Amino acid sequence: MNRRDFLLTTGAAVLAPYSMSASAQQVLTAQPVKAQILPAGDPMTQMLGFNGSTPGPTLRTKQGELFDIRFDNQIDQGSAVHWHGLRIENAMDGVPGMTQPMVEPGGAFTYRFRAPDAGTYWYHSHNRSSEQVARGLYGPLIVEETTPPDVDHDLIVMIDDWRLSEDGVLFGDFENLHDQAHSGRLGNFARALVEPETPVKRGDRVRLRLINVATDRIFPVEIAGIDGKIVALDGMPLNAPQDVAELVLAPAQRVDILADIAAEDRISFVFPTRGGPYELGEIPVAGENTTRSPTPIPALPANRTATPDLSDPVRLTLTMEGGAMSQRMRQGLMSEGIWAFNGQSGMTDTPLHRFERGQTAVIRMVNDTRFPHGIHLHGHHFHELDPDGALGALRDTSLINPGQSQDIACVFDNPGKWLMHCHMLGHQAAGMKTWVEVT
Ligand SMILES: [Cu+2]
Repeated sequence: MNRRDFLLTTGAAVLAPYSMSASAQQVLTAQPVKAQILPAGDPMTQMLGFNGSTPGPTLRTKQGELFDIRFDNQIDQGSAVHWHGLRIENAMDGVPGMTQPMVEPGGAFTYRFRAPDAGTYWYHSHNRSSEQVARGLYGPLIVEETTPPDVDHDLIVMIDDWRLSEDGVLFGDFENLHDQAHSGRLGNFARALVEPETPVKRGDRVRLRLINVATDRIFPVEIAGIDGKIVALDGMPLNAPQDVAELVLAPAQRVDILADIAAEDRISFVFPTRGGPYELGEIPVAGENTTRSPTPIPALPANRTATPDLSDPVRLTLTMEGGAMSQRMRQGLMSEGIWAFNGQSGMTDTPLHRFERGQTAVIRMVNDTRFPHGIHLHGHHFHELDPDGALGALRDTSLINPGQSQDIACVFDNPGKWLMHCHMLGHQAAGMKTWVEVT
């Protein structure tokens, strides 16, 4: 393997984010930062970040409590902050031109909301996001349960990739058409950033909050050294904990794991690639916890969500089209946008559908392309439906592989205008987006 294609990480990598607790108003400032993306000793990278670091600070709030944060834009482009996965009021969703005005350079915007759902979320720029997220404008957002599960450590594991030169310079060309028509902008260097950076003991019980913050890359992840279960997907608790097997995170997806530390020296996060296993990062294990007696992994308390009424739902189809090797490209429709939903590339004046508040819809998402897509709906969670039509897990982002389709059931109960787009941000930039309205 080429060292620069597959640089190995030697420790749990941290870019020094810090925590802020939610009580009085906080400030989140987007600004240029220098970050140690490559291993320590290699050159630093000029990035964008929040409050001096990328990823930005870990934001924590308690379920149902007022979250009050002023976003200051100190970069040289317009921006706004989207609180990914939070079912909050439309005006706080952070989509410039749709839910709020653009926050121009030097400008500010105050976000105030109560997060209804406990779980693992994240925040990121939602303007020119294929560029601004790639340049570092994102961070974790944790909504704490009223009664959190009993763990010794609560650890956030952000998985990202970057496209860097030998000397640590982030490549530009964020609108590269070849990338957009294929799998998006894939980095040549990837890491799992663990926050906080702290050793754990064998026998500790930990909560791992995995977040794929990459703009375009799907990460399969193998975790060695733990004995645990998946307890939540995209922030939403599973009815029953599931075995940790074949973890795959599309961009923006999250997985919560409760686990007991089985390893004596380290927990490792490995990205299996065609070129071999690629080490994303690790958490050192030192010493032994002898006081904790083994108990089964509990389910997390459910968040309050409406149950879809499947007796007579609105039925829609959303067909993904376009990209390299597609009919759409052969027909020369690239100038109208590389990617499309139902033949339409980019935003339209009228929504894909207008829902009456509380209506259940079953949407068949059909991937008629040669590439996987991770489709994200703003302001709502939806159930993925099993092949037999039963309600599966709640998600806010669903991964659909080429040639596959996935039915989702959603209760559209949050009023407003909501984006629905591919979270491969290069695909979104090249037209794979639409919107719905709930009135
Ligand atoms: Cu896509």
